[in-house]
Amino acid sequence: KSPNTSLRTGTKAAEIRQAFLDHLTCSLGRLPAYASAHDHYLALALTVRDHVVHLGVSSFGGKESKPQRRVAYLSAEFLPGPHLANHLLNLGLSETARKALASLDIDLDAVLEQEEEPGLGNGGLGRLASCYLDSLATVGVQSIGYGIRYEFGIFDQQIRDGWQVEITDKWLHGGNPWEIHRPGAARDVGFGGHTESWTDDFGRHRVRWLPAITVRGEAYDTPISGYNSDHIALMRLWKSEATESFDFEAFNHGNYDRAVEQKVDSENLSKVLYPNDSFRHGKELRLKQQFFFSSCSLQDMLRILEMQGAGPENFHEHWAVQLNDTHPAVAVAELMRLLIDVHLLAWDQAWEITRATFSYTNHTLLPEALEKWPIDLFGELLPRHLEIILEINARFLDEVRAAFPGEDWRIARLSIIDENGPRYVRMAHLACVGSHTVNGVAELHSELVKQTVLADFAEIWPEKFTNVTNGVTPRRFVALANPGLSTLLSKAAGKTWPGKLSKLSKLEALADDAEFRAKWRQVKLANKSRLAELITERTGILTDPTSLFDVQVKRIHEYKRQHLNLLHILSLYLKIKRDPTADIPARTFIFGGKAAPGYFLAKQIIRISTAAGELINDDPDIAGRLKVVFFPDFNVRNAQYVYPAADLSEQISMAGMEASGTGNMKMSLNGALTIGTLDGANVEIREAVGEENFFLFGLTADEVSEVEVCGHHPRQHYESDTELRETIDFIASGALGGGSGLFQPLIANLLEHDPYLVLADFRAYGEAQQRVSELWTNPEDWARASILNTARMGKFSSDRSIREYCQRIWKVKPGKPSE
Ligand code: 26Q
Repeated sequence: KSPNTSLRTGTKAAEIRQAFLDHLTCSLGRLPAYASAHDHYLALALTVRDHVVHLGVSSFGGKESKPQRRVAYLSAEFLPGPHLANHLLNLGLSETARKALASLDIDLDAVLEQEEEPGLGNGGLGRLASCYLDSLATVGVQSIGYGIRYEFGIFDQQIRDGWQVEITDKWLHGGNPWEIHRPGAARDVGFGGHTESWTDDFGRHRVRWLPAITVRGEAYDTPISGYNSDHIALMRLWKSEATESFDFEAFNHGNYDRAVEQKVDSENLSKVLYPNDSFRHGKELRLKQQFFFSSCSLQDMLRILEMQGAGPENFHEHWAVQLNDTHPAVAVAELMRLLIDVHLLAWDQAWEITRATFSYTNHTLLPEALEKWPIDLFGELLPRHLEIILEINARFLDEVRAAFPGEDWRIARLSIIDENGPRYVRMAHLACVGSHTVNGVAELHSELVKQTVLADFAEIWPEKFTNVTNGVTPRRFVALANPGLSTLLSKAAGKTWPGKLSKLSKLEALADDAEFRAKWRQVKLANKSRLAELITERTGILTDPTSLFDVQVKRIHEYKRQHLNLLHILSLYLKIKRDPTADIPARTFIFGGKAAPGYFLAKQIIRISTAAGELINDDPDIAGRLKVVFFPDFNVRNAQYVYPAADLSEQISMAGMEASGTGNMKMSLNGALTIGTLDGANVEIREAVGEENFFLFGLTADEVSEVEVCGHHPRQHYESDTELRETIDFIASGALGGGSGLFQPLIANLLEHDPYLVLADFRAYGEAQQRVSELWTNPEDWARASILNTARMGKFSSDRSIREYCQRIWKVKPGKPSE
């Protein structure tokens, strides 16, 4: 029976009010009269935390007769966004809390503003992990998301003189009311040293690892609530610390520097998130981070197993472990080591357990993002793991030789070790060999995984490969972000849509209802006005909420082709300059996203978008018909303002490059129409919403590969397309300010290499944009298409994705039956 905590978990406004005041005085030591807005936030957070933690002890505490298989989602990144408003929504307490605070003359929205979001990820992959924890809690699966408690997450972005400037993210400075430190769960992790053989009592050959250094992982738990659910998921993040014995000897001998150095080194492990998506730097600290959190997490699972009275031979029955990309792939070798060296299981049994435990999600085909580690670096840091990997590899390749005699070419291609030149450990190969299932994140992507990076594996193990198309949580990205739309949706489709998103199909009939369309447009306009105010506050730029809001928000990367968008904008600008009567409906182009600090061309792309704004926004000839905004510091909180205000969603990556995309889903769900290529989940979104409600353009993935094989000549497009040539010449002329040399590197890149076929797709993109403008001039038709987008997006709830993982990959049964 759960403890009686009604004093802390009452759900009436008066009870919330009392709990809030108690926390203010007893937990924070503040008299209400002297409390700051931040104190109010902490007190409300602690009040809500009590409710969530109470659910947590009830859902994890029970000693069931047969424990359910649990899911461990191993991810180097999580991007949960602000917690407080989300918990209130999930618990059904938003309005009660608003009332309770109002009775104390406190405004809930001002309190919510105080929260710092944990930016413990780069973008799509980290946000997906958080959507999945939300859905795991919602559908009722016992689960833990394991990761790293970075002290500094992704940098905050400022724009100064049009350039990105990175500011350290100090998310922990105001204190973090959501986490619970669990000293009892701390685990030690070794690095370096050597291995030695020994013989056990039965005369069997054994190996043990004697690390040179030991680091302690301290566990910090953050509860993740589910929508209308009595389950919570746990996000358990590891912080590295020095072990207390960190070099006492040096200390005692007066060698303080050395003693302190080790402490600093240990703490550095979880100090900072690598701000790089889609690019691997073979940095040793990164591998240390990966092993650190993988090892702590597996040791934690073994500890829990033991508490349940089960042994290591039952590991796979108790745990399904998902590898979120290859970042935790070293866990395959670590589980083997724990089973054979520490728990003394035989190799074959350990290998069966390991393969029955892991499954692996691939998120990228970009060659420069595929993780591989120089074998020497790997062996110095993890000597035992290298031995184990070489043994896994030798046994695997023997099987391949037996099955395909005389086909030696297979061996080199399948090997976990890349031996073409300096030797590397290929982490995707390790993850694939060590898992029972491998999945991509959208149908097209999963096909490409089988045809490209893992083609040789798909040939020998076709049944290992599957697809689970990504999804997003409709709670945060519709219910919270878009309250106006939510009210409409509840009236039109019933109140259950946030937990049963396919109910949105009930909207279809209303697309033809003029009165409903008018309400729909009113909601969108209000969202755009709210964003317009925010834009003015943050950038000083004035925008017109009645103009078409054309939005491209995502990490800045050449493959995502923000510069294709910019070329189109500048071509429109030149058109109006040439012919002021040109028929071009008013548009506001909104960009947002961070560039990796060392990615020069991405930073140039940001600069060119701010330069375009400087040129266009106040030009009297343009007279406000075009505006260009770079919205600084795109993060989860800001995203919640941007998505609901989008009329047009830009999903214009070169086909075959964007594994899935998830912003595409968030915007379409909020009623934006998409202009996009046949890439990632765009393909499925277009199928779902109907091709007449989607602006398709550009080369297909097959056409792209053909161009890549046959070679291409970007200059030919430049020479044959007058509009394109004039636009590029205009940029090269220095008309955007900063002298004619400023954007030379970007221009030269496009004309000489154009690796992502921007110039090849320029014309088709312009024509698709022309179709956008035409539909926009008919607001009723636009509104109809917008409603149909939302109505038909039910498939893209992360609840659906999670149910697929449960059924097809993890073999666990959700507590809540499906819709
Ligand atoms: C690797 C090595 C060293 C340092 C950093 C990294 C690293 C870090 C993050 C590599 C990649 C990432 C992130 C990748 C990512 O976000 N991929 C996106 O995943 C989304 C969820 O599946 C997809 O929707 C996007 O299409 C995909 O780009």
